[in-house]
Amino acid sequence: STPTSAGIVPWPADLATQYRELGYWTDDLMVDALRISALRDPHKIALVDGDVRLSYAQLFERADALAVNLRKLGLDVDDRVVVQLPNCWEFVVLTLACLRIGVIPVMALPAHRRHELEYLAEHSEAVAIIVPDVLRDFDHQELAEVIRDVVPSVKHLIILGSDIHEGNVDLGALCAEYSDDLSTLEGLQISPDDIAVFLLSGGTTGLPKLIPRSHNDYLYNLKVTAAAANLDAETVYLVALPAGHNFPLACPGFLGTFLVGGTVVMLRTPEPRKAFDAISREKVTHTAAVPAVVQQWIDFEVAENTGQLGSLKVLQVGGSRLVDELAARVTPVLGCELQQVFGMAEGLINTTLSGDPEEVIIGTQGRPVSPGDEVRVVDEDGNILPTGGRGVLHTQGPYTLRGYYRAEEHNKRAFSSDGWYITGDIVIIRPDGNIVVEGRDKDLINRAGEKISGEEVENLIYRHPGIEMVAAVAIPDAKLGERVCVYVTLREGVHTTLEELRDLMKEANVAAYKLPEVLVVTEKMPLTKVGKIDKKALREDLARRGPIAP
Ligand code: J2J
Repeated sequence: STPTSAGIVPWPADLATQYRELGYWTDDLMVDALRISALRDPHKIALVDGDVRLSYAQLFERADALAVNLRKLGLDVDDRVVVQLPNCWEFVVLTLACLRIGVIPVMALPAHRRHELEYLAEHSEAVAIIVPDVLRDFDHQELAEVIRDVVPSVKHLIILGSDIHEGNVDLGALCAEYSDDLSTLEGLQISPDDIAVFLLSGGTTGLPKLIPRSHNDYLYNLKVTAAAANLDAETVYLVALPAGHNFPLACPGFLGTFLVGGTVVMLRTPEPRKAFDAISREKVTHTAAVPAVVQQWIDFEVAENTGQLGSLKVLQVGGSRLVDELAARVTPVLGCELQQVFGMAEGLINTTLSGDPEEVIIGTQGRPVSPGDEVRVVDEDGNILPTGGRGVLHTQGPYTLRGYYRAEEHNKRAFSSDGWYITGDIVIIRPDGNIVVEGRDKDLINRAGEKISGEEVENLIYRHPGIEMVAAVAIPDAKLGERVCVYVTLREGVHTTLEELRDLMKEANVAAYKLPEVLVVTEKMPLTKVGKIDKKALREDLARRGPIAP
C-alpha cells in the first residue's frame, strides 16, 4: 500500500474479481500497453505539434529521458505533481513519463488560478508544480512560486518556456537530454491497481474533487472508447480541447490514439480558423469538441465555405447537451459523422455508434461503451424506475470510481449505499438502451462544458459584507449553453453591481470562467420547506424574466 492508496476507495473484491475474469482489467501498466504501439511501428509519426513531428520511437525516447530526469530530481513512485500545461508535445511526453515512473499527474485546467491550484497542490500533497512560464499574459511561474512558498510539500517547480527563474527546472531540457542510463527506471514497484492519474471533478460542492483513475481502469477506458470511435492505426486525432480533460486525454483522446498506433496532433485552441487549418494540413480523421465549439465550427464553415474538412471522419461531441437542431447540422455542414459522447471524468462514458439510426445519433447521448457498465435511473425517493422513467442516473462499472480522493464526507452523498456513483444527471433510458440527458439534479453550472460549482461561487461572493444571501444558478445561453447568474439580497443601505462582484472574485484569484455574467438583485430569496434557497424557483424566475443582457 502507498500513501495515496490510503485516500482511495477500492472496488469491492467480488467486482474486482469479475472485472479480471471478464478481461476488462488485464493487470498491465498503461505505459506498457502504449509502448506496444511504439514497438510495432517505431518510425510511424506519433505526435505532431506545429513543426515538431515525433515518431513513436522518438516520443518514447523523450518520455524515457524525462522519466530518468524526474527520477534524478528525486521524484518517486506515488508522488503527485500538479500539471497545468497548454496543448503541446511536452504535455504528452510528461504524461507518458509520469505513467512510466508511477508519478501521478493531477490534471489542472489551463484557466485555473491560485484559488484552484493552491488547493490542488495542498490536497494532493504535490511535490512539484509543472506550468508554462507565461501564457496568454499570465505569469504561471510567478504563481507557482507563490504556491511553493505556502504549500510545504512542493519542492520543485518545473517550467515550460524560455524564461526559467533560478532554482526552477527547465522542462524542455529534461525532455531533451537523453540519458541512456535507464537503470533508475527498472524495478519500480508500480501495481496496476495504483493510481495512474488524478482527474478533476466538475465539483458540486466548493472546490473540485480529485478523481483517482487506476492503470487497470483507465487502460480499459482507452480500449473501449477507442473501439467505440472506430480508431485504428490510420487515425489522426486532433487534440483541440484542453488536453488534461478526460475527453481529449482518454476518451479515446491522445492516449487512446497511441494505443491503436495512430497519430496525435496537438493544437492550443479549438478556434475554427486554426482548427480547420490543422485538420486540412494533417489530414485529421477524428477529434472531440464541446457543443459551443461545434456551433462555432458550423458558423465558420457556413460563412467561409472552406472545404477544409475532407479528411474528417468523426466529430465526437460531449461535455454538455448538444441540442437536436445543432446535432442535425453536423453531417450536412461539416461532412463528417457525429458521435455524441455523454461522459464524465468519474468514469462512465456513453456514446452513439457509427451505423446507428439518424434519430439515435441526433436525438440521444448514446449508451454505455462497456458491457460491464451498469446504469439505473432513480426517482426522488430512491426508487429504481422501470425503463423509460425520468430520474437521476446512477452507475457502477469497471472504470467508474468508487470514491473521490480523501473526501470521506462528500463520498457519503456522492455514492449510493451500495457504492454506485450518483451522477446527478437527470436522464431517460429508452427501451433501446440509449440515454437522453434531460437535465440535472446537482448544484452545478455547465458553461460550454466547463463545470462551475454553485456553492463555490456563493462562498466567494459571501466575502462581500453587504451581501445577505446569494445563490448562483445557470442562465440559459445560446452560445455557451449556460452562464453563471447570481441572485443576491442585500443588507440595508447596501448597493452592488455585477462589476463589483466580479472584481471580488477576481481578487480571490479564481478561474475566469467562474465569474458571474448576470446579476439579479432581489428583495427576497425563495426558500424551500427546509429553509434552503430554492434554486428551482430562481430558475423559473429567470425563465419568466426572459432574455437578460449579460
Ligand atoms: C449532456 N451532459 C453532458 C452530454 C457530459 C467525454 C465527454 C464529456 C466529458 C465531461 C468527459 C454530456 N450531454 N453529451 O469526461 O470523457 C455533463 C453531465 C456529466 C458531466 C461530466 C468525457 N457530456 N455532460 O463532460 O467530468 O452533467 O466530463 O455528468 O467534465 O458533464 O463532466 P466532466
